Amino acid sequence: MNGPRVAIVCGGRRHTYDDLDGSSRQVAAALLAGENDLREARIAFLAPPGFEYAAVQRGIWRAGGVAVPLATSHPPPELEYVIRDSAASVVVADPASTGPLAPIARAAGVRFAPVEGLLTVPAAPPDELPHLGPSRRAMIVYTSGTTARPKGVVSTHANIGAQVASLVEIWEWTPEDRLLLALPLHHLHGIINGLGSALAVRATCEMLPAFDALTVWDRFGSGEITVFTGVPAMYQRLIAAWEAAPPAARRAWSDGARRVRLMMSGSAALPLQTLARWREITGHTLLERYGMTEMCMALSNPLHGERRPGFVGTPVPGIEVRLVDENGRVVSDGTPGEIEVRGQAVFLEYWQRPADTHAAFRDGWFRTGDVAVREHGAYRLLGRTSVDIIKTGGFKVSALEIEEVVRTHPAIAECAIVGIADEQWGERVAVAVELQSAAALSLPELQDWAKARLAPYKVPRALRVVEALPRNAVGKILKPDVASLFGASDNASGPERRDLGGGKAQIAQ
Ligand code: MCA
Ligand code: AMP
Repeated sequence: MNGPRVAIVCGGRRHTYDDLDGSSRQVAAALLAGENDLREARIAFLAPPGFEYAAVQRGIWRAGGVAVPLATSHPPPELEYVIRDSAASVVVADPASTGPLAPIARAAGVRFAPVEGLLTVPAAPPDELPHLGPSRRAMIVYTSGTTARPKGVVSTHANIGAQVASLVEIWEWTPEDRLLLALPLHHLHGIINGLGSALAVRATCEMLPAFDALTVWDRFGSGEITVFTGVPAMYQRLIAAWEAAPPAARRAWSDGARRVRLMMSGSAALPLQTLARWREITGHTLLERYGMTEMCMALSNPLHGERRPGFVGTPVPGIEVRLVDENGRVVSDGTPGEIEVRGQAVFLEYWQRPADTHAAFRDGWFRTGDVAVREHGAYRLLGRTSVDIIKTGGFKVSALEIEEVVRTHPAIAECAIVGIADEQWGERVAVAVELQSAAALSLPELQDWAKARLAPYKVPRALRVVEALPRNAVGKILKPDVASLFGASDNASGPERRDLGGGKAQIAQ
């Protein structure tokens, strides 16, 4: 039975679970347009965090479609890539995104559907909404990796159900919870750990259109929030805002924050300094956990009990975790190994990339590319097996993908992208370039050019122009040597950072 319980609060408006049910039915009817099942058609949609986002996501699922969330921060070429790669049959957009999206949809020959049309124009309700078997595809989230272009991670309804059920259990979500959600909604941290978990238990999800430290503090100060989850870069900004505030505000904010029952950090390594400072300010030892788009959460510190600084805890329910050496042999405690996972939460496939999907699994175990060690029963992350994956602001970006774009700059002959340790962002994207003869290039020039082509977090933040990139005897670019071109002025890493970036992590042979 749907009651008057509030599902979503956004922009000063409250939307009940009845509203969500009615609007998602309306969206489903409009998308179905007289058919009885979308049969896993991909529906790409772009809406800022808010009620419309949730209604469209649910409406797609109720109509039997596959939800493909687009990123509000992405420039047109990135949006177009996702729309084309997913072979979307409909592109849904909120009014603010119609400008960039309508021409892309037109050029790709895809139906364009403004959100307000889906929500308001009466559509004949289908006699019956389709039956959603658990093995049906539900969502494609694009993730950067060791391939040049982002891959679509396909999750089924069963995968999503298992992910949500596991988090509801370990973090003890209840209908009385009120989540403050300040994460983007094109990644699982926001989609599953945030929105999906809150809605699964009929709790209230308060959504901010974008992260803003003062607004978050103000909401903590209200004493109404019970759950918050963010990336380390957000906690760093919150700490900076608290330190800049007058004493009365600090007191009110800290008092409110103490009343939050659960505060979590993830998506990137939480620096020990940040953990300690946050504890001083709020009394909370942040609950750090480890996950990935391909399975959502895999490891978590406990809700009750000791949260060990620098550790990401133990496997979440429904996920098996093992550490293996380069030959796939399980390593013993204390020996670093690559994390492999299996379980119902693990994704189905990379969209239309059977070879990549095949390569990502070993005997049914998903190979994460992250390296960890198990000590006294808990896991500690050490780094990644690939130097070409960079984590910046909690976003995973591929050096290969950025190189492919940057290489098309008219002044650039060759380039190499690396991640350099950074106190604020975890890692920052840096580029070393060989220029075309007689060409010149400054960082601001490169950034202006790149912003039109790449998401803001992929735009290089440091530049070195070199005569020749460091290479080995067979001409391969040596990424560690490239990283060392960037000195202290580019690298703001403090001494206490848990540095998971930069070099390749070693695992047992
Ligand atoms: C933005 N800026 C940056 C970066 N991002 N500079 C360097 N590196 C970056 N990565 C610059 C902008 O260009 C701008 O500079 C200034 O910082 C402020 O930009 P703004 O857009 O305001 O930044 P922001 O939007 O406030 O971004 C900070 C953020 C964001 C809110 C912490 O990074 C964020 O939302 N991160 C969350 C990522 C996430 O959800 N990851 C989940 C994926 P200028 O003013 O000079 O232009 S991982 C996942 O889902 C798995 C399952 C998991 O484990 O969780
Ligand atoms: P994504 O593919 O965007 O979902 O990013 C997943 C990656 O984020 C993982 O493979 C890890 O490298 C990283 N990650 C997630 N949680 C943590 C954490 N608590 N500490 C360090 N890295 C993390």
